[in-house]
Amino acid sequence: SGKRLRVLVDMDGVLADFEGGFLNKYRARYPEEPYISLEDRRGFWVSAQYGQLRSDLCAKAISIWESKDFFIDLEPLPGGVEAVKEMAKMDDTDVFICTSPIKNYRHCPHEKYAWVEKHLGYDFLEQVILTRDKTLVTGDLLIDDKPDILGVEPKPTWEHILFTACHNKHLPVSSSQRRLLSWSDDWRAILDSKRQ
Ligand code: UMP
Repeated sequence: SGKRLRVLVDMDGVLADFEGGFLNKYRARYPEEPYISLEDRRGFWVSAQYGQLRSDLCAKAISIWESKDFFIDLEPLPGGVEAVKEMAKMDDTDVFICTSPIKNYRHCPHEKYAWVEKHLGYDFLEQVILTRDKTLVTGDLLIDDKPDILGVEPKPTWEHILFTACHNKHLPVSSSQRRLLSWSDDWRAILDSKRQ
């Protein structure tokens, strides 16, 4: 029998519907302003694409996720909560939620914990890792929708599995990068591939 498997699961865009929640609240708050449909989203940074649309829309986009109740109100993405709960029950498997808070800390870190308690339960708060540098966290797998996960550690221990999202689905997957298309995709096989 080998060692335990450690899986790091991102929150925004993987467990919580950041893009859908953003678009709904942006359109409600700025009904007269142009917006980018999820079909037209390109690039990880929502603020950058809105800034390209019109320079003042960058700050308007940021105002949405800096607002109270933005993060707690995010809907779970289909199958994510169920998958994480199942993973956590598997033999020899440790699951952590690894998420980067925004630097405006008024609401975000609090609401990220509250979201985990609401959807995964109080005991799952033990599994939360808030960090702006995921390369410092050791693990076997990191399931994340951000294409480039960089930090001070040049050789992170985890293999990054790119979780498909509206902003990354058109990117060619480099030969070395594996994808999880959704939580309906075979995440169990990806975990098994890393077991000793
Ligand atoms: N975020 C921004 N700007 C954007 C898009 C997202 O600051 O244009 C924030 C939301 C999340 C964080 O708090 O970045 C991304 O965290 P991870 O999904 O990488 O954990």
